[in-house]
Amino acid sequence: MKAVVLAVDLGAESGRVMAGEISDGIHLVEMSRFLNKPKEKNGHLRWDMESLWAGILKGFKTAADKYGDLIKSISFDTWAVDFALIDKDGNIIEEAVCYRDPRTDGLPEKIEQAYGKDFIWQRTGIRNLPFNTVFQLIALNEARPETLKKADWMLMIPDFLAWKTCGMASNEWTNASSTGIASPSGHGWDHELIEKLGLGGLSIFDKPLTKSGEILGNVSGEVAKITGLSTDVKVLTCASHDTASAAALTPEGDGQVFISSGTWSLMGMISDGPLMSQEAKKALLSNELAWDGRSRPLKNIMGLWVLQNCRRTWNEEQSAHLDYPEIVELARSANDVDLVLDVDDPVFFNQHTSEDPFADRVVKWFADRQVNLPDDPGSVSRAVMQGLAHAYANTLREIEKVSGQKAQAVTILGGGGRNQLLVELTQALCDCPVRTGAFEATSLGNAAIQAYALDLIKREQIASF
Ligand code: LFR
Repeated sequence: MKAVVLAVDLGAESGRVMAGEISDGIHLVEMSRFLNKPKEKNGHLRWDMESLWAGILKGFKTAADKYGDLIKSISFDTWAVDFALIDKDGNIIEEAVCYRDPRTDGLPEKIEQAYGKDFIWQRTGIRNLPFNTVFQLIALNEARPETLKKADWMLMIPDFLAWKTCGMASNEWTNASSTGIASPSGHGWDHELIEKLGLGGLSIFDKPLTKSGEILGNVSGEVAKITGLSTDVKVLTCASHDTASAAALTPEGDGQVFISSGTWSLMGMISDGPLMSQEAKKALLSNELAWDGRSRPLKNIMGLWVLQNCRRTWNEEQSAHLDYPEIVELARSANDVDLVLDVDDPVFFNQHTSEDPFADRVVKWFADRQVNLPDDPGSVSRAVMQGLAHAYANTLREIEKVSGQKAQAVTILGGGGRNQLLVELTQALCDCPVRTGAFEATSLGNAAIQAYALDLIKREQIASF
């Protein structure tokens, strides 16, 4: 083993610290894994940063005990769009609100009415999803403009965690590209757009963007003292948007389509430039940035979120103890269920609650269409997985049309690849090979970009893991 890099990788359901042991390749070893559960705080659903930070520190400590001076660097990747605000003196003046908080409800429609339907898309190449940073900022500006005026930095979650670890604030470019206020080329914030939206003059947009694979600083004395890590350990940017870290592993070449499959399913490709045609807009693509500055046009598909929340219904409301492999097996047995859920229907966006159980929503969705779906876990999961497979196949056809490239292969990156039934259902609907890539793709992409930045692996290796 030549060295170790630590990949901190947070998803909407759980977070982990993974040690990437670098030799000829990268071998990931789990240092800590912890739940991620947002909580109501100060009037909003917010990420529980204290508990996430505790899980991260635990992972650092385990790593320091196991690897000592072999550890060279740390980097952070998480979901996109959410942010915390800090002032000039380094005080946290706004804790991150979860993108499933309803504060932006109705805002995209309001902005589209005021400025035209394509206004944000034309400048940023980003589809108007209600939770995008731009709408969160508009909501905050309407509710508490003084907080935004006081802010010096808007730190996306990975930027925030890097700042907590090394004291250096930055805005990493793949995550900035998800906000709906940055240019699709990676050149920075779109000041004209920002002005027009009434967000002009804020210090948070004075800052340049930082590329993936840059050194921000060293582990602070305080973090070193708590964890036993050396202050020689560097804090780097990776592709801090988790989807971009996963997508870095997409095989090179024309027609290579990825699905980054976790809570969300993000389906897209890496292309030299953004896809900005009307057709791309109609296909609901968002042109985010790839780690190396190329484009990452993709579509947000609701993803395993639907299954995760159905599982909560069964386990929390009906006292079942179903794990994912069991759910997949039940769905496999329910092969007489020939129904296809529209997983992207907005009724499935909000999380499960005991007042509005998620699995019941699925059954009701069919009942509203005069179709009977039995409410057992196998039947419900089958309809959800068929819905996902159809969403993938339809999106594949749209991506082929918009990009003008025939798909050569679809690579499912991330935990969704473990769901063999979903892979088979998808394969049955796609006329190119569907294969699975790394199950821990977001962590692996994070570690690979660090290893490349430190000259420990070759660039071409990244897309071949
Ligand atoms: C996946 C992801 C998606 C983004 C969504 C919200 O984890 O990062 O790419 O659209 O979460 O941030």
